[in-house]
Amino acid sequence: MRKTELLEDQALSTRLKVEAITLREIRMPLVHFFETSFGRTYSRRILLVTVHCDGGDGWAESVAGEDPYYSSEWTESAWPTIRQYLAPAVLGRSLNSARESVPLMAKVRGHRMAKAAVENALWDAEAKQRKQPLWKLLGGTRQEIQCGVSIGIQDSIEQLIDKVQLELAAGYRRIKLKVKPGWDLKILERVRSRWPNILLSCDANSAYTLDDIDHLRKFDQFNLLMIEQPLWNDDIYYHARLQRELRTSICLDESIRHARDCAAAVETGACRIVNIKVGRVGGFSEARKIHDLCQANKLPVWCGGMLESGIGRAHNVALSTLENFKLPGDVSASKRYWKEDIIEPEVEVTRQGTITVSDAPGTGYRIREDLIEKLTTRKETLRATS
Ligand code: OSB
Ligand code: MG
Repeated sequence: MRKTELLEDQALSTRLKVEAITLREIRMPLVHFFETSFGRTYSRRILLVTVHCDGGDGWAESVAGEDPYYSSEWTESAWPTIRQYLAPAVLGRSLNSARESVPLMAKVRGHRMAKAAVENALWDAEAKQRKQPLWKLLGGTRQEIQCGVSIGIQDSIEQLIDKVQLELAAGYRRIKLKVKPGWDLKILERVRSRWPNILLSCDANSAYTLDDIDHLRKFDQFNLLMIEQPLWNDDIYYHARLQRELRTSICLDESIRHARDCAAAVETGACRIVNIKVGRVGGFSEARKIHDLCQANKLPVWCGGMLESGIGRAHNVALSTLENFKLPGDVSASKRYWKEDIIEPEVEVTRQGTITVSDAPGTGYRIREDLIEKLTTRKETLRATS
C-alpha cells in the first residue's frame, strides 16, 4: 500500500465492520431478448449481495450469467462460492477500506465475478460511510460519461437496421453489433453503407478461429473502431498473431481476467483497446489496475456491460468516470433492458448520449428494496460464526 493511502485510511476514524452479508437471487425479464454468438437470453437470474456494515449497507451485483457460456462462472456457482468461502473470509472483519477484502479472498482461485460482488458491495458501503460519491472514491475525474450500445443478433437484417436507427436517434455515440459466422459481413456492409460516418464496432464473443483469417481480413473494409474478442475466450497469443494481419484494432474482453493478462496482451500486441468489465476481472481494485496499466501504455479502455440491473449499472457508471475510459462504453439506459429497474432514479442517457454522474454519497442511486423483495426467488443472510 502506498504511504498516502495509509494516511487516507487512518484519517477515517470508523472502520468498515462487516457484520452480515445477504445473498439474494432476483429474476428480471428483459424487455427484448439479447443474442450473442453463444446464445439468446430472455430473462436474467441476478445474484445481489448486500454487506451489512456498522456504517450502513453496501450493495453490488454478481454479473455471472444464467449459463456458464460467457465464462465458466454462472449464477449457480457464484452463490455457494460466496456462501462457503468468500463471505466467511470477510465476515466479522474490521476493514480500513474495501480494497483490503481482496487479499482476504485471494485463496479462492478464479470465481472473479463472485469476488467482485463482495468487493464492490464493500466499496459501496465505504463510499456511503465516508459520505463520498463512489466515483470520486474510485479516483474518477469526469462527471459525464459517453455511452454506446451493444446490439444483439436479430431475426432479420431489417430488424437490426431499425434498432440501429432507434439507438442513433436516441443519441448513442457508438454502435456495437454482435457478429458470428453467417451474421457478419452482410450486416456490417448494410449498416456501414447506410451510416458511413458513425463510430461502429463489432463483438464476436470468440466465434472465430485462426482458420478464418482471410474472412476476418474482410472486416477491414468497414472502417470499424474495433473488433472485439474474435478468437478463443482464453487466448492472448493467437490474437497477437491475428492483430498483425488486420488493420482493424482488436479489443479484448473475455481474455483479460486480470492486470497480468493485460500486461501480456500489451507486450505481445494482442490488442490495441481493452474492454474492462469489473465483474470479469474480480472487482474494482483489479479494474483500476488494468485501467492504470492501459493508460501508462497509451491503450484506451471502455466499460463493458453484462445486461446488469441498476445496481451493477450504477457501478459501471462510477467506474467509467476514470480518466482513461476514453471510448463510449456499453453503459446505456435502464429502459433498454427493464420495464422497471431496481434503482431510483433509473439510469438515463441524455440526448447527447451521455450519463451525468451524481455528487451524492455512494452511487447516487437509491435501491428500491420493496421492488427487489418482490423479485426475489431466494435469499439467505450470513453472519460471522463465533
Ligand atoms: O461480450 O460484451 C459482451 C452481454 C452479455 C455477455 C457478454 C457481452 C454482453 C454485451 C451486452 O455485449 C452489453 C450490455 O448492454 O450490457
Ligand atoms: Mg464482449
